[in-house]
Amino acid sequence: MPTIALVNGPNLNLLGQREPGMYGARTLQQIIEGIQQAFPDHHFPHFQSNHEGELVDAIQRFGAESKGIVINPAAYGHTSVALRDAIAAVRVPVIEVHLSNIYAREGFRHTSITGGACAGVISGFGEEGYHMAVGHLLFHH
Ligand code: CA2
Repeated sequence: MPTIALVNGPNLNLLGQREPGMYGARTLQQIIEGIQQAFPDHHFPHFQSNHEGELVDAIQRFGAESKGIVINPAAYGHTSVALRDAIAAVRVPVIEVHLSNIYAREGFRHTSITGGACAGVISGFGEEGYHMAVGHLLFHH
């Protein structure tokens, strides 16, 4: 069964509890269940962490085990050379997703360090962005 790994970065464990106007009202668990329901014939191992090194480990592990990776690096996308290097080192395609439109927000969010190492970046489409990324990896790669 084709496997697409889902990786989510810091504070995304708080989804659904605060800031629904910015990030939607659904929890991360609900978002993952929605992906599984939309693509029932595929397998979606998931990892969320607030710790940069754990995210590096997850990218390396999933890079060896899956057909592709969808990552929302959250704030680390704007800061982390380590995550970018991990993404660049894996052989499978990685797509970066942001729930909000990072270009419509503060200037420090306009740069994605990680995005340049990804096959593409989707920003501003909320939960649907994860579905767009998964669909692309499954059907266009
Ligand atoms: O829009 C996105 O998906 C972001 O990756 C979310 C990050 C932010 O730093 C990026 O610039 C854009 C923040 C995630 C924080 O998530 C929360 C969820 C609920 C309550 C508070 C924070």
